[in-house]
Amino acid sequence: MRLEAVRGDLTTEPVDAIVNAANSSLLGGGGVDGAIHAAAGPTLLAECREVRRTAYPSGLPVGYAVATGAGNLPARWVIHTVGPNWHRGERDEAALASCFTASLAEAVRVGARSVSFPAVSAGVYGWAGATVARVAVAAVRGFEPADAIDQVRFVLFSDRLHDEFAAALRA
Ligand code: AR6
Repeated sequence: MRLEAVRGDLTTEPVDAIVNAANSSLLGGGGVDGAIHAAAGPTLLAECREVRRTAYPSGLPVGYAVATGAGNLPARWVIHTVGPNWHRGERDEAALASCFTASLAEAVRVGARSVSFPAVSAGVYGWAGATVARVAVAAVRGFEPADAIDQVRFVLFSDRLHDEFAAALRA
């Protein structure tokens, strides 16, 4: 498994799957979630509604992940995960790590071999970027079966976050 951190926009990633930093409702929001839904078009929301109706009627729990199609995006799948919200007192690093491992498990389940992640919980949900970087890199490095995934990219929206992920990858 190759890992890298790049400065960029998740919605243009030419990988098998991109991960969405969603909320439990799966019905959209701001940040990267809003950008993904805007770029993917209405079929993404329709698929999310179907996931809610069938698999997760009371919402996707924190630390879980679920895949849908990707609408008009270059990626083939969107894997939706819900990060812990620091502002609500959700400060368990294991829950954040679970977002990354559950997303990779979901990638393996659908057959995605290249996956791009945002800095889950580092925006609206208020976690420090350096903490997210450390937890994310450790979780991805510890993922099994590692040989089921070829490439993981952390796609960061700011220079600061990019530097924090690059430092975590060097550690
Ligand atoms: N590509 C890559 N990263 C992006 C993009 C993009 N196009 N747009 C924003 N980011 P956030 P959270 C970065 O707030 O903290 C939503 O409303 C952003 O700069 O998107 O997990 C959901 O619906 C930040 O570094 O996710 C939830 O309600 C990172 O993505 C809530 O926000 C994550 O920030 C989830 O909050």
